[in-house]
Amino acid sequence: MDHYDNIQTKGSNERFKVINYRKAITAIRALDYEITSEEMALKVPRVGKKIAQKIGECVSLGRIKKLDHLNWDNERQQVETLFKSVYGVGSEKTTEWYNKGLRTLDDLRKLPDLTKNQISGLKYYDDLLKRIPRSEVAQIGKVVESAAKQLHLDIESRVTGSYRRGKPDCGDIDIVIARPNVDNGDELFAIMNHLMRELINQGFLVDHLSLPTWSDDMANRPKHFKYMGICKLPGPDAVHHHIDILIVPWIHLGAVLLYFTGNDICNRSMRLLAANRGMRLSDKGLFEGVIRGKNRKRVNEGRWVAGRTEREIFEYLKIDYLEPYEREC
Ligand code: DCT
Ligand code: MG
Repeated sequence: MDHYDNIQTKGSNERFKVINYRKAITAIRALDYEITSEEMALKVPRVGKKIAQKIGECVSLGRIKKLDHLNWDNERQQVETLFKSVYGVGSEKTTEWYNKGLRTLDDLRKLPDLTKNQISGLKYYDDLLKRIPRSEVAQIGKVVESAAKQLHLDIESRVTGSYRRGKPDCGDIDIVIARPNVDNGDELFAIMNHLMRELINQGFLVDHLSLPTWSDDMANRPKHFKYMGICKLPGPDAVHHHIDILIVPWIHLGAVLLYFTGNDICNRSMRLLAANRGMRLSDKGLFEGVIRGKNRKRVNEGRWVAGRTEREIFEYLKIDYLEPYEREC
C-alpha cells in the first residue's frame, strides 16, 4: 500500500489500489485469528486474488517478490518515507531534499526555509507518531467541551473521527462544535475566538498549524471554521497531539458529523451513492436536483434537502442508518 501510495496521482490506477489495500487491511485487522496461507487470505471479505497472493508470499517467503523488483528497500524510498512522515511535508519536498543529499530528520532541522508547519512537525515529531489511547482522547474532549461551555452552556461539543467509530486508540483528535439554532458566521467565529483564547491561556493549545479565516461577506451566512493545532494535557509527561476543531452551523451539524466521523472510505462510498441518485453529499448537507454534464462534472449546486442530523441524510438516501462503529469500510 505504501508503494502505491508513493506513486499514486489523482484518478490514477494506483490510487484505487491504495483504497483496495486499505479495505483489505481493515478487514484483516478485524479478524481474531491469524492468516497462514494464501487460501485463508482469499476467504476474507475484501481481500482479492492479488492481495491474497502477496499475503501468501509474505507467509511462505517472508517478503513480497514484487517489492524486490521495485527495489523498495533502497535508500531513497526509506529516506523519502521518513521525510513524508513529518507533518507538513509533501512528496515534492521529499524528492528535492533527497536530491540535495539530506538523509536524516536532523538534516531537515538545519534547513533555513522550512514552513511553520514543518517546523512544528519536526519539533513534535516523536509525540505526533504516538497513537492516543481512547481514555486520553475522552479527557481532551472534556477540556475542549468545558472551555466551549463557558461561553454558552448549550454549546454542543463532540469528539468524532476514529474515536467516535469506537477505535481503541486514535491518530489525532477531531472535534466538532455547534450551538443549537446558531447558523451565522459572526456568532460562530466569536465562539471560535473565545475557545482558542481560553485553550491557549490554559496551556492546552501550544502550537497552531492552521487558523480559521474570516471574511466580511460571510458574516450573515452559515460558515464552517476550522482550527488545526497541537495540544497537550497538563503535567510534565504529557504527550503532544494533533487536534482539529471544527465550529459549524447548527443546520449543517449532521452532515459535518457524518463527514468528520468517516472513515474516509465510508465517506467516499456515501458520496458516490448520492451521486448515483442524482444527489450530492458534502459536509454542508445532501443536495438534490444536481445536474452533471460531461465526465460527471456538476453544472449546478442543487437544492439542500438534508443535513441537520445524520439520520435525516441516511433517510433521504434511502439507506439503513449506520451507527458510527459500523462506518469502518
Ligand atoms: N476524512 C475524509 N477523507 C480524508 C481524510 C479524512 O473523509 N482523506 C474524514 C473522515 C475521518 C475524518 O475526516 C477525520 O480524519 P482523520 O483524523 O485523518 O481520520 P480518523 O478516521 O480519525 O483516523 P485517525 O485515528 O488516524 O485520526
Ligand atoms: Mg482522527
